[in-house]
Amino acid sequence: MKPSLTLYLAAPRGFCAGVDRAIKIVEMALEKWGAPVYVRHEIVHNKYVVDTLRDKGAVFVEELDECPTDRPVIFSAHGVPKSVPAEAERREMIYVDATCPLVSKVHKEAERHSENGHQMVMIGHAGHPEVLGTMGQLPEGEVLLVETVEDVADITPRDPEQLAFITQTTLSVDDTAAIVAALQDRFPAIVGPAKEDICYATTNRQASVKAMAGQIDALLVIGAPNSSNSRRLVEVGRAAGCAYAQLVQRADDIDWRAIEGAKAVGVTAGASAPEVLIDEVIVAFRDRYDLTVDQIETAREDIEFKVPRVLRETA
Ligand code: 2E6
Ligand code: F3S
Repeated sequence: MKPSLTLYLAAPRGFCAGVDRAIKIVEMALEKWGAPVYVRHEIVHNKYVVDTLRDKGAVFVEELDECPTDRPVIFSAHGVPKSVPAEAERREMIYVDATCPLVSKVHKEAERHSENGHQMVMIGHAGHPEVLGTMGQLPEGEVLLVETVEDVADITPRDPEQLAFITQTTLSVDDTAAIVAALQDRFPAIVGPAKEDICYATTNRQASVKAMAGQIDALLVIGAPNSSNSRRLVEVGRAAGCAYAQLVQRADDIDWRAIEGAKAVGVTAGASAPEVLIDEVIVAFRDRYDLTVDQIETAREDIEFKVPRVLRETA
């Protein structure tokens, strides 16, 4: 006899509108121009998605100089520094920008503040492609990066009266609130968005993890190790009281011994994880348990982003 277990699926989970659009852009570019189409950086941080697109003819590279000039190139959903499209233009390449519109919005905010004479503080994770892209909207030295509350004490702005802040879109809502409070405390004149620039998908996925945390013995987050929003879901789960919260790329990664004895397990997925991987996890649980599947829904999402016109025209 199999032990009984309830699997609680978080909703919303998985693909957001920006990821959906970015993947469509690669697929439509392959239809329009044929293979190979080059993609600068993983289009979204998910191995399954990248492998599937590679099978269809996408070639993933890290830098533009790895692309030939006679093939189209797509910039990933995380955004690129201004120097990248500028270089593509200089090399007379065809390029399509798959930057999520909510990341582009932050790019514009940074430019607007800078035009108004404000030096920028960005809250985000050093080295993450979105952070490199957003900081790269302005000349070097114009954006000061803070990763933690402690970092706030260490920055030396040119003029504390002329400061503005922006954030990465995939941060922990609670950790970011504490950093914003520390910035406002040290620099009372700092200006910025009403709260932060964390996107709806990140916010909603964190809220659904918090809502299920009290009912589960363990949490599995389907997502990649380089996916910021997915990693934040693990942290949110732990902070909300889940003794065991683990990131898994797919069913094979599940450590079954670690969840032995659990009666209720929560499953969610980062914004770049496709639903097939969630289905795969459910099947793996069904193989081992007498399973009940339930959903904990805390929001509904109906946001869609249009693909760029150059691809809509062919479609
Ligand atoms: C672009 C911007 C934000 O690591 P991160 O969470 O940023 O990226 P992905 O690809 O895991 O998630 C989607 C995404 C794209 N989020
Ligand atoms: Fe965009 Fe947020 Fe998704 S910034 S790509 S909607 S995780």
